[in-house]
Amino acid sequence: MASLINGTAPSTEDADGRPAAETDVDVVVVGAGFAGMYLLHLLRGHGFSTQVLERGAGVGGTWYWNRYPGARCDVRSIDYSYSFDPDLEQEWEWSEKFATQPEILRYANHVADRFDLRRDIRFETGVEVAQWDEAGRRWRITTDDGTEVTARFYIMATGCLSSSKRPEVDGIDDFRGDTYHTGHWPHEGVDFTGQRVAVIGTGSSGIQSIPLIAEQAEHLTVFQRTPNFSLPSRNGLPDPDELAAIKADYPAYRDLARQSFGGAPRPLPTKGALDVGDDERRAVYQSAWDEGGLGGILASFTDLRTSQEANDTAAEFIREQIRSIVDDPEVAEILCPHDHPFGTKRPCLDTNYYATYNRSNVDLVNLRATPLVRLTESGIVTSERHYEFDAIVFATGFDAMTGAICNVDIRGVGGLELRKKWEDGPRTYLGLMVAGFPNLFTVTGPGSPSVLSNMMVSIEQHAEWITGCVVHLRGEGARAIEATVEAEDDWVEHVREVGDATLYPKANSWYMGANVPGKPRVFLPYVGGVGPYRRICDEIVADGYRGFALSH
Ligand code: N01
Repeated sequence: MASLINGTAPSTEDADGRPAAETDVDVVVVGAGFAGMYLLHLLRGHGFSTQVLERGAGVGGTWYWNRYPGARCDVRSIDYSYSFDPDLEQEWEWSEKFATQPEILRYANHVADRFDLRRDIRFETGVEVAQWDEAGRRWRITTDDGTEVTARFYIMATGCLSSSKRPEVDGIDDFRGDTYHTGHWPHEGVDFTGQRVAVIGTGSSGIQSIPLIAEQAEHLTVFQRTPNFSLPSRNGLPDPDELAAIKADYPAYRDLARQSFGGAPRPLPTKGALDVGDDERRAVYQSAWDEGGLGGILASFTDLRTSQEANDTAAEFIREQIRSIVDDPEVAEILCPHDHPFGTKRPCLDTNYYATYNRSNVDLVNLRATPLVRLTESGIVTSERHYEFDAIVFATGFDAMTGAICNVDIRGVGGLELRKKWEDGPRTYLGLMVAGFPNLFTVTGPGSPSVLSNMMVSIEQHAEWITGCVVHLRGEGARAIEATVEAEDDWVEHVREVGDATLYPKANSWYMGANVPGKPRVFLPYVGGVGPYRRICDEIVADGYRGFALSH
């Protein structure tokens, strides 16, 4: 792709058939997940020479890495799919309501083929340093193979949950059996047949994998620190009539998603949980539980995110379901969450999770009562006893939202380190740009709806906004854009204020950075809603990129 900014040469291949490293391009994008892929497609379409740097050997981002048993999307596939190409959305058929990781990865590869993306992606290439060159008004990006690429624009499309973390526990490397992290699952799969297996962690990854590991392993022991609310997916075949109706007018359906609160079309509730009688409230929860899916209960009343008393009614309804599914009342009680309001930690979506504890080959260890002490050569020690295992699965999550960005040593104007700037919590304007870091964009960054939304909708919105921005700069003959400190301060305050009006800050969640020791306690995403956020972004553009400074 010849650059319309620099006049660089078209991309070519090296001796191994990999794209040869262009050393100077208009745009470097880090990450070939759904965000990086769409950005590449858009930017190339506008004539920008673009190079995507991807540490994996293939496209797909989170769906490339998270291959644990049971991994599947907790947003319906009809919603969790690209909307930018009418032919693509018509031709692709999802085989289940909630697609599995292999199917979503097939979709990512299909998109890469269909739009010929791979020729501008350098796989197995990590980024270590990115430094703003003030004189040249360009980013200098150093990769882990020692090459340097320069680019006018630098986009971190590194995902919100891509920097995995192991548990902080003594002796973690002492264990002689096999260890796995759900976020880095072996590509060839794992056969647990005949093994004694431990799973540490009961977030979404643990809750999806536990039922399948239990079916295969000789014995499974689950180590739970904090119980989570999990809702049944009621997965199955997509409803053909519904699918046909959506496909008959996909643009209208997509538009509803873009204007919605969470990025999927769903009617907004009109009543508070405390405004209705017990019977009506219960019927609403029961119907959402029976229907399955994540959005139902949380979106059933207006006040579940803001009123503890209202939230308690939903939380108690779910605890009742857990008690009715799990045969052993003591085990059921350990599985009942009491320490955070429903929805303030990301609820999980499962198939047979709670029923798995009725199996004779599954045990649950309550780490609140008997804390983890250390790993040994042969197993795990809690304050109560030593457990022996053949394999241990860490389902212990991620350094969310800021981890992957801060893994790169990013330095802006005057050598300002992003890690230092974000020491007390991330500061962004719209979750898109950072004052002091011209021409650096973050996709679904902290301060945007991102993880509180259907990521596909938020990714497309950010990719389109960023592309629109660089097209605008080219039209203006501007070489750089930067968020002003004032606009950033106001946005950070707005994000905090909106977050504080909800129950979210009450939970020790990864939304709050609470799962990473030493991470500042800040509510990371923007809870104002996908539709309202999009309108704010659009108004800022219409107002001449209000809050941004352009320079020539
Ligand atoms: O990670 P998590 P995850 N000792 O952080 C426990 C998305 N996702 O990978 O709560 C003992 O939620 C920790 O305990 P606690 C989704 O957005 C989506 O499961 O900190 N336990 C917790 O139980 C999700 O929210 C899908 O007390 C320790 C667990 O490990 C996000 O990714 C599927 C520990 C970590 O849970 C992250 O989910 C999968 C320790 N030292 C994931 N450290 C979809 O369906 C941690 N834990 C799309």
